[in-house]
Formats: sequence, C-alpha cells, structure tokens
Amino acid sequence: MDEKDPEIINKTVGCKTCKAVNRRDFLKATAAAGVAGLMLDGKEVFASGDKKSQSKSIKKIPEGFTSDPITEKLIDHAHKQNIDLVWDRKAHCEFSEEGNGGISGVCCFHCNMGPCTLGEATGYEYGACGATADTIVARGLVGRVTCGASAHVEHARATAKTLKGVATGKIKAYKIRDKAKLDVLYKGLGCKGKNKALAVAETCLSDLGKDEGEPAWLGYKANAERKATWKKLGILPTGAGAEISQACHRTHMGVDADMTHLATDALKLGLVDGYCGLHPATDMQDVLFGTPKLVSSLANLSVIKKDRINIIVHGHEPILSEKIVEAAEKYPSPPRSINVVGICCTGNEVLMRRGVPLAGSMVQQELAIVTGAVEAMVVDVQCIMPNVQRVAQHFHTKIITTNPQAKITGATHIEFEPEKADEVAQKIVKIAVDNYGLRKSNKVMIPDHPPAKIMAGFSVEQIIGALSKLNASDPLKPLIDNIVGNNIRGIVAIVGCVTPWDHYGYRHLALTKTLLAQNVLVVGTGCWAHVAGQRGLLEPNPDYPGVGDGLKAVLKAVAKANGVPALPACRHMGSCVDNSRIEDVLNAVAGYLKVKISDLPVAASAPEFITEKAVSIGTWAVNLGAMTHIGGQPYVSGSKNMVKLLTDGVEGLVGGKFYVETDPNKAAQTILAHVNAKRKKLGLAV
Ligand code: NFS
Ligand code: SF4
Repeated sequence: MDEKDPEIINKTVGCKTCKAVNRRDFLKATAAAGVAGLMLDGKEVFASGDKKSQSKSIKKIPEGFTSDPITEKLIDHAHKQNIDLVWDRKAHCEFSEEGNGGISGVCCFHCNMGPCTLGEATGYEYGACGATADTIVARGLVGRVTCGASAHVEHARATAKTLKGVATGKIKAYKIRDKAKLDVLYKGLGCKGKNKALAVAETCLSDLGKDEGEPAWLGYKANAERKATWKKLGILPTGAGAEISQACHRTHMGVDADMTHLATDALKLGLVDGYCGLHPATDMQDVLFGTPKLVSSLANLSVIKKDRINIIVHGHEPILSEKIVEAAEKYPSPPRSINVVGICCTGNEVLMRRGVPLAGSMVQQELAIVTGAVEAMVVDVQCIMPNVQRVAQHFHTKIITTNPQAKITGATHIEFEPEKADEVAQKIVKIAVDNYGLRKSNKVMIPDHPPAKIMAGFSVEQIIGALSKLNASDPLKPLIDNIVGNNIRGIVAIVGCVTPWDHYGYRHLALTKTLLAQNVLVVGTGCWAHVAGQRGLLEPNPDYPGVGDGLKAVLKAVAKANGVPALPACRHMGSCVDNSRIEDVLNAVAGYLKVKISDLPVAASAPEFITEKAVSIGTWAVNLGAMTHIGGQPYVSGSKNMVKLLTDGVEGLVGGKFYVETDPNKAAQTILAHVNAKRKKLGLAV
C-alpha cells in the first residue's frame, strides 16, 4: 500500500462508513499524509497515532482514580509503533448503539431470510419469519449462556479425561496430588469401586454424556432447598451434552418462540455451567494439581524480566501450563534463567497452586508482547485474542497454540496430549530458550515500575483452615459471628473480565474499594483478581488502607491467629471455574444460619464482563439466589419483557436477579442497599 496516496484515505474513510476499516492501515495512511484526525458527519471517526489528537479521544480519568502506569506506558509504546490494541478496535456496527440494533440484542442471523434487525434501526417489529424482539433476544441469550457453559464443560472434560488417564495408568506425567480431596469427592458424589480417581473422573464424564437423571455434581454440591426450587421450576438439567444440544436446537430457526420458555432454558444452562463445568473442573484440578494454599507472588506486566527468558502461559486449562512450569524449572542449565508468568485464568491457576507471577489480565495480553521481551506465549483455550499473532509479528515472540480445539492462523501449533505432557512441555520450553537469541534488545520496553505484591490461594479449605485457628471445633463460627455482629456487613463476589471500554480496571477498583470501606468482605476470581492484585488490593498490608474498621479488625485477628503479619484486603479465590469455591462458601454460611442464599447479605458482580462465560456464570449465580450485578449491556434491552424478567420477574422464581449498571459508584450503592436490606430482614444490625 502506498501510504502517501491521499486516495487511500478517501477509500478508507469510505470503508469506515461501512464500519469495516482496518484501523492500522488507516493509522499509517493518515499519519503518512500528515492528517491527525478526521471528522465525518460532524463526528470524530478517527484520531491518528499523533499523541495530541489521540488524547482527545481518551475519556477524562474519573476523580480519585489513578490509571495504572505500567499499562498506560505500554499502550503509548504500542501506539508509537503503530500497533493497534483492543482499546483501539471498536468495530461496532452502525446499528449497535444503545437502544438500537446490535447492543440491544435484536439482530438475528438464525436463517438466511435474514439477517433481520428489529426496532429503531429498521422500524420493523417482526423478523421475516415473524419472530418478535422477545424471541430474538431470548434466543440470543440462550445461545450465549449455552456457549459459555460449553467452555466450562470442555474444561471439565479435559480435566476428567486427564484424571481418568492417571487413574488407569495410561497417563504417567501427572499424579494425584491431593488424596484427601479425592476421598471427599468420592464420598460426596456417592462413587463406587476401588479405583477412586477413576470413579470420580467417570462420574464427571457420565454427567457430560447422559440425557436423563441429574448431574451427580449438582446432587453433591447444590443445597437441598435449591434443588427443590429448580425441580419445581423444571430447570434441573440432565447431562451437559444433551442440554447443550437441545439449547442449540431450540434456538434454531422456527423452533422455540416463547420468551419465557426460552429464558427458563437459559437458567437451566446456567446450572449446566455450574455443575457440569465449574465445580467438577475445580474439584478435579485440586485432586490432580493440589488444593490452593496461601501463596505470595507478584502482579502486573513488569513481572516480565529484561534479563530472563520469558514464557507466558495464557488461557484457562492448567493441564499444560503446570507442565510448562515444571519443564522450565528442570530445564538443563539454561543460558538465562527461565521466567514463566501467567495471563488470564491459566495465570490464576498456576498462581494459586505454584505462586507463578500474574503478568496480566485479558485486555493486557497484547501489551505483554509489546514489552518485546517475551520469547513464547503458550496458549490453550478461551480469552485468547487472535490479535496476539498480529502483535507478535512486530517482535520475535512465538505464539504457540496447543489445544486441538484452538488454532490461530499464523501461530505455531504444537498439539498437547496429556499422555505426552512432559515431552510437549519440554519441546515448548526449548523453543522459547532458542528464541531468546532472536530477541532485539532495542525493542525491549518493560516499564520501570515494580509489580505489586500479592497474596492468593484462598481455597475454601484454606479459608476454613485459617478460621480454625480461631475456633478449632467450629471454624465457621468466627465468620458467622462477625457477619451477625456487623464487623462484616456482607459478602460480595466480584469476578469476571476487564473491559477495554473504560479506564483500565476502573469499574473493578471503584466498586471493590467502596465495598471494602463499608466492611463488605470481597472475594473474587478471574480477571478481577489481576486488576485487584495490580492495584494493591491483594497485598497483605498491615495498615489495611481503605478497609472499614470492622472488616479490618477481623482480618487482623485471622492474620494474628495464623502467624502472618497481615492478610490482603480481598480474597483471591482463583480462576473463573473457581467461582465454584464461592458457592461452597455461600452454602456453608447459609447452612449455618439455616436460611436460603437469597436471604443472605450477599451479592455477585461482574462489573466489566465481556465473555459468554461471564454470562453463563452470572446466570448460575442468579440461580443460586444472588443479586448479580453486571456492568455492561447483556444484549437484551431490545425486549422490555426480557429486561423485566431478568431484573425482576426471575427473583420470584429463583431468588436472584440481574442488575445492570455501568457506573460502579451507583452499583456500589445499590449493592450496599441490597446487602443492608437482607441484613434487616434477618434481624441483623445495619
Ligand atoms: Ni473469566 Fe478467565 Fe478473564 Fe473474563 Fe476471560 S480470563 S474465565 S472470561 S476475560 S475473567
Ligand atoms: Fe429473520 Fe426469523 Fe431468520 Fe431470524 S430466524 S434471521 S428473525 S427470518
């Protein structure tokens, strides 16, 4: 492309109007032509790489919020090299604005009489087949919950197959690390047979394959009251495969066209996620790799080291990354010591069990490569932006895909099989070591800010273990007493992704800090944990800055009883599948107080949710009885009936409901009001 050709700009502008612009080419062309920004129909459609014009498009930082300097510097560094990032590519269609088309969920692609877009965008009330906005929105929601659930189901399947291979002796690379947990599962699931690991693995695989009865993990983990409620509503799932297949069938053109009927299927798929995905994945991973215990580490992109061979593990399933960590440790006399760091939930998994530093959240994955110091980014599944390969082309970094279900065009694919885990891991580590020679030192830019100190590893077993130092015979009592006595106002789980459509981490931080100041015990997982960690909320700081006095006193007492100087303000409970651990805590508290989860002063929040997995986890949380805040549009606003059902009607069915609010300060106030209302109802002081 001749970047100086002004025609290119015109052509690209034409392209921009059809919203299919290649922003990077556009940046290059306009920068070469000396154009800083372009206006189209009175709107700024583009600001070039020129800093002055770019800053115009950056929203003002909210008062009291400091942006993360490491992230900011790397974003600037990328822009200087004309590398576009997730923050730059807002490729929304022109109908996607709020209340109009895409974002409101009224676009349907289910058949070739479409695509049909209803509502303000086109003025149509019905699709070509006569589908209403209610039907189209409901089908879309069912589709997203199904897809999210399937991701966790595949995660559980991979873990179960590995455990089965270990149990039968076919897989030698792994062993059972937590026999006690295996015993607990075996008993809890009502397994039979001498080979406990085999019985547990087969129970999971049977839950994925069957089409009658209910998932064994649901029978084991959900409390009796919940099971009865779901049964009454007819939303108890059978097996994952059958439910996912039926959901796809129901959303096919011309099958299910009743909003409420479809919505109950979404609830059912939320349960599939919880009990055929999250719980079995967490439990069997603990058996194979160990149940997390308190662990200290570091967080943020500056865990990538200039003088080391840096390998990033990224994705979700720790089966390979566990081995990469091991292979790196054992690598024969490397020329430079190897530094394995993690991104996304694979990062959380190896942090929780091995103390591997957290390099960054989902939206920081491109920035990791922009440091110029990453020899290999080893990815498995989920939340891997294909753009990592485009960014890697500017550097020596090798993107290595490993899962048979996930390839990226241009990346190196080295297929992982648990049977050959050691061999594959060693091969990958060698590729990274060899690749170090191709690193260009003048391309290395790791911001000169130290990573934050973090403490993680808060499995339920760890939490109970720590509480037992206060009361050995009744470890939950100190927690309950402090909730009743209002030192702990309530428990809020803040989880999920980080959005690029706001200042990095702003919604997570604003919400978390407000709740902590009000003595709310914040537990969390996923990419929330990256942001919380990077910004000091997982640091065991004996001053407990920003933490309310009641909560501070509790944390101090638990720390003292456990002989550690301090505990972090928030509890990092793991990856997104580890949301299962949060249910275990809620069930324990509800059981102790002999009330329903929906009666407890608790809530869930995904203030920056992005993925379909976040939607299915949120649906599961609603099923549990939790008010579930989401900080973004879930593509349902095009159906007023659906909005009413999700934010109100569903509460009468399962006790939980969705609450949508992008402003974290408003959300915090609503969540606090909810927690206080629940306290009042229980007769507790507010
Ligand atoms: Ni959860 Fe983990 Fe992050 Fe969101 Fe993706 S990494 S599974 S989906 S983006 S929190
Ligand atoms: Fe349009 Fe109906 Fe086909 Fe959807 S299923 S694209 S609404 S005709």
